[in-house]
Amino acid sequence: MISLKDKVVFITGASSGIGMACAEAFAHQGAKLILTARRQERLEALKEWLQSELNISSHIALLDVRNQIEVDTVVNNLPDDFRNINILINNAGLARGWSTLQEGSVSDWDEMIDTNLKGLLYVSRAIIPGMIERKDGHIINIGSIAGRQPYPNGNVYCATKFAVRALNQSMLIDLVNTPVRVSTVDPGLVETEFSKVRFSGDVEKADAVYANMTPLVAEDIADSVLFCATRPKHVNISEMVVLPTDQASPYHVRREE
Ligand code: NDP
Ligand code: 8X3
Repeated sequence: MISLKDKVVFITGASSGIGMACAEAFAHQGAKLILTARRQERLEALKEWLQSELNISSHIALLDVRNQIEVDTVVNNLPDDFRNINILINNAGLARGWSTLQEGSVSDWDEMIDTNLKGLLYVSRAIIPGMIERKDGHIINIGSIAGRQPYPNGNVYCATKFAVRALNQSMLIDLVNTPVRVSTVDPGLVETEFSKVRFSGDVEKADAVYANMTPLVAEDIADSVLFCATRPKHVNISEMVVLPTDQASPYHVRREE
């Protein structure tokens, strides 16, 4: 197991769910965190908490990953002691809407493609060259089982996560002549704000996704990300699928009667 003490970890989507849980898990290992997302108050509260509870210093940056100029500006203006990024957690992402393709909303599609696919590309493009130069780095993408098997009404969200898996494989190939590692962690059902976002704040619909079963929690995925990051240098966990025990596939979920 390698130590994460003083490693610089850049997290997208650190204001909620899996990204926030990763921040906490990596902070417990002594990592230095760059926390990014669009919601400033959440990032500030997290930074304060990490400092007061764990004595961990972090840098926060407001970032909409859909904006390539903003991405480059954030990456190129990091404080000196956060400049050499060791680990990138490409986590920011969302599902928006629930309908067949023929009835889909083009603006929902754009939001998902711009965030989950183009955003991940912009951030990776900005950070990977420095990792290659320093001969050290690890990119951990948060994919999904939706990127392995499409499900009804998931069309474009699933397509973006299929794309994340394709990019994970491409990054592996493109970086094989470097020491930079590439992993994807692909969760099944995790109870976060994900479904509230998907159903635009409809709590009843969101709660129904996790009804009468035990979903994963964000900390379970943070634990898996941490596992990938702490393997010895010659070991790369290229893909990890993490499901609740109550789930076998997007179609098979055990629910209590
Ligand atoms: P949450 O909704 O709880 O968190 C999503 C995070 O992404 C938030 O911090 C949000 O921050 C950030 N985000 C969204 N859009 C943008 C943007 N344009 N720019 C920057 N940050 C953005 O959901 P999860 O924690 O569950 O989701 C995290 C990842 O996990 C996503 O990629 C999702 O697809 C994936 N996933 C989730 C599963 C689940 O069941 N929950 C299962 C499989 C994968 P803010 O709004 O402040 O910008
Ligand atoms: C999120 C998991 O099954 O709701 O990617 O699509 S699922």
